[in-house]
Amino acid sequence: MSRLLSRRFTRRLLSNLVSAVLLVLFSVHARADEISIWNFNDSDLATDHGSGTLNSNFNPANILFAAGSTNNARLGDPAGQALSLQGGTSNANNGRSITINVSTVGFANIIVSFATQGTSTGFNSNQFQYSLDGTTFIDFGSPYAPATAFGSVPIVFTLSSVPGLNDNPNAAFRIVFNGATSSTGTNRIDNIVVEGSSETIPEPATAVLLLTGLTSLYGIKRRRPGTARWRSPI
Ligand SMILES: [Ca+2]
Ligand SMILES: [Ca+2]
Repeated sequence: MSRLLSRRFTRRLLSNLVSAVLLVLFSVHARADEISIWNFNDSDLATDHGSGTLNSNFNPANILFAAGSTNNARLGDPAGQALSLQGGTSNANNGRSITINVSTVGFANIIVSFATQGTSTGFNSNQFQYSLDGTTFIDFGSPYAPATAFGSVPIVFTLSSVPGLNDNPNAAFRIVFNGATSSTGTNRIDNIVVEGSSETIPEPATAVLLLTGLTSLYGIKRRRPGTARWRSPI
């Protein structure tokens, strides 16, 4: 009777251990962490969560702040204010940009997202770019045109196809604005989020070794004296 109970206990223990390993393997792939967030609620370009910088070569007179949104807000941030960029005199800001520098050291599968809206004479052809060295910028995706209201769906650029952005101290992102047709035409931007997977993902070989070790231990436990055949734990 006690041997039967011991066998059942061992089987349950090994089953739980295998389940725990599988849970860990799946969970490390599912989680993403914010690296840096700009909510513009304090009406400046300084980051509001995490570390990173945001700069612009717009005419400073055309870098304003106006009512924001909870679209893409994180960590309970209220709508507050949003960045509001104007076309400027003679639409001088067409072709100008905002640039974000964020170290992604310790992170992979980088995603950049934000909420935006634009007026009818504001920028309507905006190109997202990334940089691996902070100097050379590369177009990513097609130019986007903001909707007329923030709505509830953010603009999202998933950069997992650019492994050079993983674990990169010089990672940078840029939006180049174009298409404004009046000096007071605007785009508002709120809740810029740079995020990535922060966990160390186990190598597949490591996972296989771990599972093999567990099942082997159980096989040894169940092997009877004089019996060479390995018995499945399942
Ligand atoms: Ca805001
Ligand atoms: Ca700020």
